[in-house]
Amino acid sequence: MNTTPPTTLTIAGSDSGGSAGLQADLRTFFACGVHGMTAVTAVTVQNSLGVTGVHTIPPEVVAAQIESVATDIGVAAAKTGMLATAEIIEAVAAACDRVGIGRAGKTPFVVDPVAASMHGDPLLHDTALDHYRTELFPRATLITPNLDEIRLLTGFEVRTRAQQRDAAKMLFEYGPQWVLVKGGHLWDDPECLDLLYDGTEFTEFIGPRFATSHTHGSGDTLASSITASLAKGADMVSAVRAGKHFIVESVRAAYPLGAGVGPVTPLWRLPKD
Ligand code: PXL
Repeated sequence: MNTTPPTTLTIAGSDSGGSAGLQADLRTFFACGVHGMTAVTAVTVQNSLGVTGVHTIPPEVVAAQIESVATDIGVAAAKTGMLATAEIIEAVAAACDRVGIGRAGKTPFVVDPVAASMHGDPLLHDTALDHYRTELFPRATLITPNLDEIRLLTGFEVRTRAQQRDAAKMLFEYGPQWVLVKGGHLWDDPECLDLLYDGTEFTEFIGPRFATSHTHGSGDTLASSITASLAKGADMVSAVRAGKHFIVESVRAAYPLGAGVGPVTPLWRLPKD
């Protein structure tokens, strides 16, 4: 009998173009050697040029997916991606509490506060931002906002590495155990600094900035690879270090797709033929 790999769950939306969302999460889980499961929150109509439609899943169906897999299969670590509405966020928070996902339970919980696609298409109702702050951040083991999401969540515009530290402190006040302030959107910085904070110590993860515009799904891929490491039992600093390596190589391997923006990819992990 083969042994069961660590089990991971993404609570996220579908990208029909296969670049971001749960498609990026599942292929990252696979490439990281863990079993991937999904609680689908929304179906986006999307290609490399942008999102032209969003159909949300009823909140009770999102919750039922989480409870179904958690009670039978078990979840070693979970993450969130696109959650779309305040009602879905409420249902996710309640379902996670019931099955022990999040700080109050045993299961590490990575919250990637997805608010918009990289084309600027909204993936979250405006009224739902407050629900991230009040419902999900206090339950999160780790939150992984980018600088645009930080501006929406705190009103604070990060323009320097020093301000990444200020933002991490502000976000920590919302109650997550760890904050990762991603510096990919600090466009003037010749490198990408991701800053991890636990309320006491900062740990810096610095990587190259690539010239490519094909970075669709990069946030999802980073959060998923961190989730996979946590599922394998890694401590947070090791998980983020592994995630940073994983996303750097996945951006290096990014390819063009359609007439617009292409995806980052874990294909570099596979044999060439
Ligand atoms: O990368 C964030 C993201 C998450 N989920 C879905 C998306 C995107 C970005 O396009 O489409 C479904």
